[in-house]
Amino acid sequence: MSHPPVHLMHNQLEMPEYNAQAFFMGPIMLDRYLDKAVQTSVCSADVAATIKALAIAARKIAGMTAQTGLPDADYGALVGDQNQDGDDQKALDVLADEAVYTALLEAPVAVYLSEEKDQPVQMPERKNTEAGLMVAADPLDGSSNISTNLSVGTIFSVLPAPKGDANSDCLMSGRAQLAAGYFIYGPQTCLLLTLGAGLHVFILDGDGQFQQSDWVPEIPASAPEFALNMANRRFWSAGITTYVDALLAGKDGDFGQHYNMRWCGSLVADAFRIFRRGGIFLYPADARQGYEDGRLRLVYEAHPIAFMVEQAGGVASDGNSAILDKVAAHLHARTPFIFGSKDEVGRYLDLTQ
Ligand code: FDP
Repeated sequence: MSHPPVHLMHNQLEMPEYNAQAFFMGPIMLDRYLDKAVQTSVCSADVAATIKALAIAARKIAGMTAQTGLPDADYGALVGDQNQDGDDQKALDVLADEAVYTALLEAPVAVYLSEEKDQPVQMPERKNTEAGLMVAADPLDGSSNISTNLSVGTIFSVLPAPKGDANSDCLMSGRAQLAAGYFIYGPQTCLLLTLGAGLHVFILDGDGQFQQSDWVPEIPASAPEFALNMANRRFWSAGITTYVDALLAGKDGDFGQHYNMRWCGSLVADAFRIFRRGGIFLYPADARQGYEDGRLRLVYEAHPIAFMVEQAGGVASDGNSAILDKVAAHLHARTPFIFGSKDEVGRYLDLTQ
């Protein structure tokens, strides 16, 4: 299957002066895209301001992941040696968390849920006296891949702020998301963003601007490619083994075609490929201790990616229910996560339910 290259719409130098009529005819920077989304009631001004703040954090994180030098054995864990106080410099994922938190101080966000923090973080009152929003984020997803120079990313959800106590009221259905997306730090730094009106892509250019790409992801209904950690086979249920055996059987199997396999082991990279050319991603539950609900976290990973997947025409399921219909039992709850092309996920459900 061939695809158009991901490229910027226009050179930034050719950008016309902003006016509402010309907005969708010229090259579109993220800020202007968001301003237009507010004008056309696609999202609120608060949601737009929050995504702009997240983009500031992402620029910093892109710089941190790119500029720290060649990896050594513990590069994924520590950056440099000790600081002047004798403390170890922090792991990149902690630095990424700090970058997100600092950026959100300037946004109308009351509560920050971070994969790096045990509890909800109540934002101090600054611009946030009337803050109506909550952000959930995995500041540096795929961080075990840093030392091998593979793509990592910042995944986020924008939600309404909890009405009462943040600790008890922060767990919401995935359908409550007002916006979701992720920044991926790879050969290109990109933002994949949904405001609930399709999925759109922005690429960080050399001037530090996120410019809209002319690629609008639409996941094809079927594509013969699967992403799964095959090393866990001996821990799967019989249904999952039957399904994977049917994939591996190729033309002779139930699905009558050869399937290719890809596994980056970095959710943002594997999801990017599915947005690009379809297929199916699976991280099911298995029999290992601690994997009874799979590996991926509902609030920080599955909810935002499921929102993006549905907006791109795909399906996201835990094997029984739509991911977006689920409410986490606790902040760091995990979920089996299966998503991608509609027909591929359908085949999985047919054989496992
Ligand atoms: P990581 O631990 O590197 O942060 O979020 C967890 C995650 O990566 C996903 O990005 C990735 O899909 C998954 O773990 C990989 O898990 P396995 O190592 O079990 O394959």
